[in-house]
Amino acid sequence: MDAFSKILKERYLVTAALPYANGRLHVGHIAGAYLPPDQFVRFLRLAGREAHFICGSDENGAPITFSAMKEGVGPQDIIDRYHAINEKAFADLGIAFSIYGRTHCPRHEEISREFFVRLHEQGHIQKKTSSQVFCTECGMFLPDRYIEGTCYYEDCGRTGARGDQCEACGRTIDATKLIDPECMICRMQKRASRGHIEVRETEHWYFRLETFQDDLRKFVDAHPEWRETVKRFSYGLLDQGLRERAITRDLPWGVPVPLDGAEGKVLYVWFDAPIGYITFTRQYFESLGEPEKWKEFWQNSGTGLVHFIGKDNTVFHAVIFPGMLMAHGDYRLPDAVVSNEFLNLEGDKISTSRDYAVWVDEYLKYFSPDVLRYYLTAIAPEASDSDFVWKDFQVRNNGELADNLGNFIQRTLGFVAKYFDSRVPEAEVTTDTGKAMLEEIKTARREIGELLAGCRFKAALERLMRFSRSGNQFFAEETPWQSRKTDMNACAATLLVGMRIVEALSVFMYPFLPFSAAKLREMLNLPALIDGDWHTAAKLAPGHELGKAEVLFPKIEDEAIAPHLA
Ligand code: B3M
Ligand code: ZN
Repeated sequence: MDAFSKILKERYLVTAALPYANGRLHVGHIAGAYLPPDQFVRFLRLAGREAHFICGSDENGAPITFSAMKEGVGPQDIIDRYHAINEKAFADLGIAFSIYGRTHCPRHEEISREFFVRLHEQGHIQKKTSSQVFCTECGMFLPDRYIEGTCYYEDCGRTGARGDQCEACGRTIDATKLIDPECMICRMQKRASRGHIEVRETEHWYFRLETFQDDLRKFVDAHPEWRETVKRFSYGLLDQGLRERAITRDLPWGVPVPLDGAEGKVLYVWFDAPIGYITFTRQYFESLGEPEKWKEFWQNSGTGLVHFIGKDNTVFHAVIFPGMLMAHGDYRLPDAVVSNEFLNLEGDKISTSRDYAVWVDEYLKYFSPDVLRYYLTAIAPEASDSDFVWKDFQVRNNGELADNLGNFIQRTLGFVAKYFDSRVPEAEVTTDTGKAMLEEIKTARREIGELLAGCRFKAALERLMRFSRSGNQFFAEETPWQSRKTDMNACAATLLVGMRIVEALSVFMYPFLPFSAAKLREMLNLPALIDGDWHTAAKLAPGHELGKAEVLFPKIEDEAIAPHLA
């Protein structure tokens, strides 16, 4: 048992939303759904928990086929390219998944079809004929996002409404009622894009989500600790009254529907994608030679199951997927759905289509991963949207990472190298200030840990930086450069406390700044961190020889960010 046992279980499966493999990752993705779970998993392991981190490419569905048509290539080319690009971008940022899988694979098809068949056998899926929009030029039914027209609501009437929603008035749209509808594929392929739209009958299969209305409300009610946005979006859908949801599509790409008479139909991507978490978990444990271990996380609620997402995926993770799991019957429900708000860029919405973003692969050509990890946590959109501002990025790196954290580490190691022959000083800490700092290490360990255990990453980082500032203050007030000349014992005691703080920082900064933490461990000539090290008392014994010190956080000069300023 430890200080976090009230908040944490002993074993976890943590998932991050599966990015569509049809485009590169930008800082909004990282801040939203990928950096937080990486910090959580790193902390869980340091706190001695077993933690597995599951993610992978979402490779089916309309977005993939749309990108393929736009580029005039096949869907397989698109997913092969972006799966590789994204997998590398995550690794380069230190976002260390246990597995980064792919949903367009036979294993996922098999598991998704089994899931669908079970729901069908249990009577949770019914077939219905419905009217859908068909483009005679493309010769296919159009998914909602591929249709654009004029909104038919009296008080709106704006153009640019899509087949599922009108961005202008925010209402849900029935594609078949759009005024003057246009096929987006024809437009993209520069074909005459009007006059080829018809409304035709087609058969689809619907998941009767409404069956689980009461149980799903009870499920959300049981989690008052969830973030406000997650609760708001979940109750928003529940209060409307759950309705059946189409879970098949007329598309040439995806998991074929495993029923007779369903030729040409595939599972709706949002039906198979969340099942991807289960597929990847099974593949991961099979690769470890423990093919049954996945059940300990998906069929046993004694372990922790936490989904990390961006807010636009909330209802799928907090209501619809849990409804699917209830319907199937063999699965447990998640403990938490942790959703971030959106990150903007220089006051404007990040936009993939307008190429208005800080792309991860671009960023990494100029700056270090840890500085981005730091900045995205310091401005994390945990409770409200936030804004990536290049000048702020520079100021925080220089004023916080370099002048606070880096400065304390450098001055302490530099002083020990110069006046104590690079060895941890031998001394007894007798002053009140020295003892108070040793207490502050314990307090910071507990408070940063509790914040991380509660997924409050931004507050945890702020507490870490406050701890580092108190180290700088201690160093300045103890004036070791003077006591060196007058009272070597006092000087040695000051630097012993300083070294204890530096060692503690090498542990506390690891979830946020893994690359710098590893480098600092080398500078301290200490072994790399291992599971459980959050609680490990100081390893630096007096006389311990330090490694070679280097600058952990160089300043970012104006000319380095000039090209990025608007
Ligand atoms: N790919 C949507 C998105 O990328 C979808 C997430 C699936 S998580 C199961 O925002
Ligand atoms: Zn409208």
